[in-house]
Amino acid sequence: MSKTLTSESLVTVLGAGPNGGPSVEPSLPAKDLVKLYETMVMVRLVDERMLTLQRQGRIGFYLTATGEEASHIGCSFALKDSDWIFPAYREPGAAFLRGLTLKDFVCQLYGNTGDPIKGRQMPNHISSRDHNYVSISSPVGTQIPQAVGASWGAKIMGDDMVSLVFFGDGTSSQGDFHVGLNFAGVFKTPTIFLCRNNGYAISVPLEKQTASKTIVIKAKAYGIAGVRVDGNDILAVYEVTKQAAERARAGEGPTLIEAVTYRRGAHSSSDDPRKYRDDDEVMSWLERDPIDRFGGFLRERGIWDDGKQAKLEEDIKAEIAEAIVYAEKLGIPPVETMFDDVYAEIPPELERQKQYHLEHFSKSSG
Ligand SMILES: Cc1ncc(C[n+]2csc(CCOP(=O)(O)OP(=O)(O)O)c2C)c(N)n1
Repeated sequence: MSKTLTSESLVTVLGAGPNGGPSVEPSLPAKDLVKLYETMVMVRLVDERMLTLQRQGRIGFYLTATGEEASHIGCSFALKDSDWIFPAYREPGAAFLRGLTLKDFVCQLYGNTGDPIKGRQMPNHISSRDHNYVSISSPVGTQIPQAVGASWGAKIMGDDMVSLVFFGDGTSSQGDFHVGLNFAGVFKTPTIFLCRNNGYAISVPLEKQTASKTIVIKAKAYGIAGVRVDGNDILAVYEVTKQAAERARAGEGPTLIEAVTYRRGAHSSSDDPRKYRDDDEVMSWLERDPIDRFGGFLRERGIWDDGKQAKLEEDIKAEIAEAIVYAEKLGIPPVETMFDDVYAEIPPELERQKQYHLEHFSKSSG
């Protein structure tokens, strides 16, 4: 793609975006296109199954990425594995792309002994040091200055690292968003800010969140590049992020990407969106489903067909079932493990607390 994509108009490749926009040819080979598609389908099927598990009372909480698969998978694919990702909580595909296993993902939802983060976080808040997928913190927006700081550090040290930080439209109302963008602009940090504009922050619609016409317009105020992209068009998201990463590595500083998409499901398993939005609105976004659009494109190009689709779904469902069986056999981490990983050598006071807990728990369980 030759054209430099930094604009407030909506960038789209697959062409069926709500507001139209420039059409660009994807620069990826067929095997990569298939990998992107398979990851999108995996996220969709994982979400469906995990939400059912929550409804069955087998896990406590779940957040889906349904309808937003393109916006997070497309941009993650444009980075190197050595780049750091600072996720919000709706981007599991970014971790799967980097090789996070379904078993690790499911064990984290159960908070069991197989959980890579030892049951210390809410479900859906997985992190993985091996995959440069940084800890998710529940207070929204904290990840933004962290991503800026990490990429600033990398720049000072002459490291080639770019950081990609995800957040929703509601999070653009947090002070952390403004602090992060301002700092990144001043110090020209290699940071990509990826706002998944999915229309809602729990029950609050975008128009009650900001008086600006768009999110991307805020990039202007901070003197950084901004691109508004059709977030349900995975190839468009990939292309704009690739260009943002190239700019960042060339020392040209940060980019704010507004990926326009829609949160098809509830905010979380604790929310009922029928209380604050119409079914008609949800239905209108079904036509723009990112998986159907990309699948249609692959079929048109002769890269995908019904047989491949059936096999893919069968394989993913089997892998999910296996991960659940594995996770449900494991127990919760022993209480004393909460004292691990804090100090190289446990200080006397903490040791005393550990012994107290051990005594208390063995008494209450006996
Ligand atoms: C600082 C802070 N305030 C409020 C909350 C409660 N909360 C959790 S998610 C959320 C909505 C965030 O919306 P958005 O940034 O648009 O992301 P989305 O959930 O749509 O992906 C809110 C208000 C929180 N976690 N942290």
